[in-house]
Amino acid sequence: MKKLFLLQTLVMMLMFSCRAFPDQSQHIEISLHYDTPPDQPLCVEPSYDGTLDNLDPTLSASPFSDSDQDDTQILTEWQIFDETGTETILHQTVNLVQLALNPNLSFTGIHVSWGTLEPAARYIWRVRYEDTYGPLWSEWSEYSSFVTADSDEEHDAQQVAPPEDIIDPYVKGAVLSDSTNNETITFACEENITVKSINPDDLPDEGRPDNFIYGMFSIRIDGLAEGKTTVVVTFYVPGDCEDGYWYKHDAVKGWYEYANSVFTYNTPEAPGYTRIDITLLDGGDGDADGTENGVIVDPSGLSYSPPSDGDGGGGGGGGCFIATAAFGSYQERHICILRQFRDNYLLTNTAGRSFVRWYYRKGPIGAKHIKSRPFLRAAARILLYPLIFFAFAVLKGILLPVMAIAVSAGILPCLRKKKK
Ligand SMILES: [Ca+2]
Ligand SMILES: [Ca+2]
Repeated sequence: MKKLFLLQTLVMMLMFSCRAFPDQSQHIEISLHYDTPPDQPLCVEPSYDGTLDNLDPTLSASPFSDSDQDDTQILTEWQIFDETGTETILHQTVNLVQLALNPNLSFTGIHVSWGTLEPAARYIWRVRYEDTYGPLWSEWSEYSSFVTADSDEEHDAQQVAPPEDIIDPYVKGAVLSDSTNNETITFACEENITVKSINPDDLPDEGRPDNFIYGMFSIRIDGLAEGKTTVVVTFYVPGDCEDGYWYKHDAVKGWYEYANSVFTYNTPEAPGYTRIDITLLDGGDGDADGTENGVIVDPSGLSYSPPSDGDGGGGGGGGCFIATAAFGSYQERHICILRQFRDNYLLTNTAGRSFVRWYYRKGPIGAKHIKSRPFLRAAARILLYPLIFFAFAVLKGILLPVMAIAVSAGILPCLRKKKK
C-alpha cells in the first residue's frame, strides 16, 4: 500500500513537472526506496542470567545496523517482564526528540530507576529498533534475563523513626537524607510506599540542578488497587522551603521541574516543617517505569535552583509548544502534521536537531504568552497555517506538484494580462 502510494505520488509529480517545466522534464529522475528492517539487536548488559549487585541496572544492547545504506535509527523500545514473562515491569520507548533533548540518553542503553525492580527477583528483558526509511521495526532481540541483588543494605540503613511532632495519619516512615546534613525527612501516603535517599551526584550531571539540600528520594509505590492510578505522596522537610522547586529525573526525559508539586510551610499537622505534596500518575506523569502496572517509581527531590528556560514538563516526545497553545491540544490534527515533520525531516539531520533544541528552549516562553490570549492564539493559528501546509506537502511528497500549481496559477494570469 505504501509502495503503491509512493508510485502514485511520483507519477503525479512527473505529470505536474512536465506541464510546469516542459524544457526540463527530460532531467527528472525517479528513484524508489525499498526498505528492509534493521538487523535484530542483541542484549549485551547485564550478561544473560547474571546476578546483579544492585537494584538499578543499566541495560545495554548492540549498536543499530541496517542493510540499507545511510538508513538510521529513529526509535528504541525496551521491555522488562517478571519471571513468567506476563507482567510488564518496565516499558520505555526512546525517540529522536527525547534523544535530542536529553544528552544523557542513548538509543542503545537505558538506566532502570531504583524502585522499578524488587530484590532477589529474576527478570527477563528485550529490545527492538526502528529505522528511518520505512519506518520499519527490527525483530525483537532474543530474551535475556538477570537476577537482582538479595537486598539493599543502603536503603535499610537509612530508615529512621518519624518525628513525633508531625501529626499526619498517613505517615509511613522517615529516611535520612543522603547529603551532608543527614536530616530526617518524613514521608506520608495512603498507599504502600518505600523511599530511599539517593545522592543526586550519582545521577547524570548534564542538566542537573544544584542545591539539592536534602538530596534526592527514590520512591516505590505498589499494590495499587485496580483502576487506581493517581497517588499523592507527601514529604515533610525541616524549616521553610516554600521557595524551593521539586525536580525529577527520568532516564528518558532527563531532568525537569515537576509542576505537580505543592509547597506549604507551617501546616497545623507539621508546625515548623514544609509540607510538599507531589501527585504521581501510574504509567504517566511522575512514573519512571513507563507503564500502568500498579507500581509507581519516582526519583525526585527539592532544590533551590530555579528552572532554566524550557524546563517544566520534560521532553517526552512532546514539544510544538506554540502550535499546541494556538490549537489548544497536543493531539490536534494540525499538531500531528508538525510533529511528523519534526520527527522525519528535522530530527534526522544536524541542522534540524539544532533548530529543535533552540525551539525547545524558547518555545515554552512564547506558548505561555499566547495561551491565555484568544486574539494571539488566533493570530498564531493564521501564521502557522502556511507552515502546516508546507509540512503536509513535504510529508505527502506533493511539494513539487503543489509548487508547480502555485507557479502556474501565478504566471498564467500575468501572461494573459500581457497578451491583452
Ligand atoms: Ca532499513
Ligand atoms: Ca507504573
